[in-house]
Order: sequence, then structure tokens, then C-alpha cells
Amino acid sequence: MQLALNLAKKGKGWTSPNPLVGAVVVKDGRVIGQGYHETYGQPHAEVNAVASAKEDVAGATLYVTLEPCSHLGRTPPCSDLLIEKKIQRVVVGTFDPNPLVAGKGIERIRNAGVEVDVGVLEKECQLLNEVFMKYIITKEPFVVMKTAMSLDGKIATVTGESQWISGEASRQQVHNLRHELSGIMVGVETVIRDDPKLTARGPNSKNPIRIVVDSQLRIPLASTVLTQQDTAKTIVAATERADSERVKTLKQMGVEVIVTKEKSGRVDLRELMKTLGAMGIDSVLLEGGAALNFSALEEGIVDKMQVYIAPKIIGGKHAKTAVEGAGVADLKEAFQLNRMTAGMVGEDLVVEGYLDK
Ligand code: AOF
Ligand code: ZN
Repeated sequence: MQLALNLAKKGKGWTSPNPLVGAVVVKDGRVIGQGYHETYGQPHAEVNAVASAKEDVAGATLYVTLEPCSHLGRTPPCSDLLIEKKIQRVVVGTFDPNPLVAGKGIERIRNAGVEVDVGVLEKECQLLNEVFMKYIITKEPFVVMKTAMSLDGKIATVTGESQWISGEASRQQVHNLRHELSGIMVGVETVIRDDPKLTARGPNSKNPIRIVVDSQLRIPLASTVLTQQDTAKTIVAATERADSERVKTLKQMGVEVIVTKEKSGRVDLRELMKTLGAMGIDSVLLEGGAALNFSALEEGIVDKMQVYIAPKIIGGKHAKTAVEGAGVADLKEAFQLNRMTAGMVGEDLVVEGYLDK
């Protein structure tokens, strides 16, 4: 199962909005086949694993990180393939919450007399597909709020200098995350101040769809995210009160403009998440700024936080911090993180946690 998990990870960034799945065929104590779901719309992991075997898979055990499917989708049901190939035993990492599958895959193979065990490295298998597990049920993207700060909690100096607080290794890790997730979202202030590219600059990487939250359409028309759209698509989200001429201009530049109702004078982030989900965007990396971060937490759209903490002290009463906005008045209203973990990336500390709802 660990090998199947490692195989599944190779699909990171390419399978969205479908899951990452790996499978291994074992016979007489030897691995005789292995495969993973490589790209969206391409064969499922089980199909690739069975097809890679150079000998008959009859009587073998198949280890798969996610319950085999039971539906006729872009490909025929994998459960039928396993039955037809006379696989003797199937070891499943975790249940598939997809309503089209949801236990029916396991039931189908069990009813055909195949031995089935479920729940091997279950937590790891669920974590691997945390995006899929949310999106398939809610049809709203899994949102990761990422921020990089000094040990004293600053994301820039008093003069606004922020490049770079975190180290090279952390920045590389963020580029991998940009590749793995479908969208990247920032507030318009970040675009005005930094003119970022918001692309994934790692080896073999795919660019996320760029989403700029810009209630009044203040985005400068010369911004890189508007002028360089050949490598990555850009969406601008505004409110109904935004100037319709400006909407027209942006559309003429090839930008997709999403208009939401107004929520406290700003873009309604919950409505925006629903619209992005309906467009097939299963995950969003929220990269600030501080005002948007607070709104996102307040609106309850954040699923996970990832904070890089650099071994630097910046200081300054007016130096920016990661989450600003109005803030909460009482500690009992503070946003609570769960399942916290901490690790090191180069010289930086990386802390992750979940905002369970
Ligand atoms: C995958 N790859 O290896 C497995 C999947 O869109 P379809 O027809 O390819 O079906 C996608 C569903 O199949 C997906 O939501 C999940 O429930 C199930 N299993 N999907 O893309 C795989 N095993
Ligand atoms: Zn399948």
C-alpha cells in the first residue's frame, strides 16, 4: 500500500478534479504490476496496474489506495475488470465518497467472491486525496491559505519589502503547491503592490488558474496577470457594483469576470467558491493579502493553513502581518486550527493545520 501511495503521488497536479490513485498487483509475494492515475480522463490506476503485468493476474492480490469504481464513466468500471481478471483479493486504502461509487465498488467485487480488506494506511490514503474528498461532496474548492512570515509574525518590513522572507527551499515547495492545486487566489492590493505572475515555476509544472478578488475592478490593465495570459488563465472577481465598462474592457482582454453580490461592500467569497467549483476548480491556494485572508477566514472558506516561518525578526509597529481586516474582538471568536503539524523546510519552520467546520 505504501508503494501504491508513492505511485499515486506521481499524478499530483494532473488528475484534477479526479483523485490521485495508485495500485500494485502482487502474486506469490512478488510485485507483478503497478500503475497510477496519470492524467485526468486517462485510465484509472487499477487498469494501468493490471495492464503492466507481464504474467497472468488471476489469483493475485491488488492493493489500491482508493475503492475501485463501480460506474461506467470515462472508462468502464474497474470493479468489473478485477472480477473478469480473476483477482483473488483486493486491499483498499480508503472508501470512495463519490456518490457514484460510495461502497458500491467494494460491494460489487465482494459479491463476485473476491476477498476485500478495507482501511490499510487509511489516514494516509485520505490525506492524499483531501482535495477530492471535499470537492466530490460539496462541489466547492478545497482552500489552502498559505503565508510566509518572520518569527515575529511580519510578512513585510515597514517599507513594504517582502522578497524574500522565506528561504529558497520553502519557495520551491510553494511552487510545487501551485502546480498541485487548480487555482491561486489573491486580493487586488497584492496585484497593485507586487505585480505577481502567480505561476508555478518548478520542474514539469502546470500553472494554476489565477483568481484576483477585486470588488471595484481597480486592477491596473498593465498587470502581468492580465497581459500574460498565454501561459495561465486569469479570472477577476468583482461585485455587482463594479463599473460595467470596466467589466467589458477586461473581457475584451480575455479575462473571465465573475460578478457576485455584495457582502459588506466586498465580493461574496462563499458565492465565489460555489461559482469556481461549478467551473471545475477543485482547489484554491490563497496567497493573501492580509485583508483577503481575514475575509476568507471570516466567511469560513478556508480548509487548511500552511505557514512558513523564517528565522528572521523584522519588527516595526506598522509592518504588515498575515491576517489583518477587522480582527476578532474576543478570543472565543478566534479561528481555531486543528490537527496541527510542524516540520522544517531548509531553515524555515512550516506549520500546517485545518480549520474544521
Ligand atoms: C480516477 N482515477 O484511478 C480511480 C478513480 O471521470 P471518470 O469516469 O474517470 O471517473 C472518475 C471517478 O472514478 C472518480 O471520481 C472516483 O470516484 C473513481 N475512481 N478515478 O480518475 C482512478 N480509481
Ligand atoms: Zn475505476
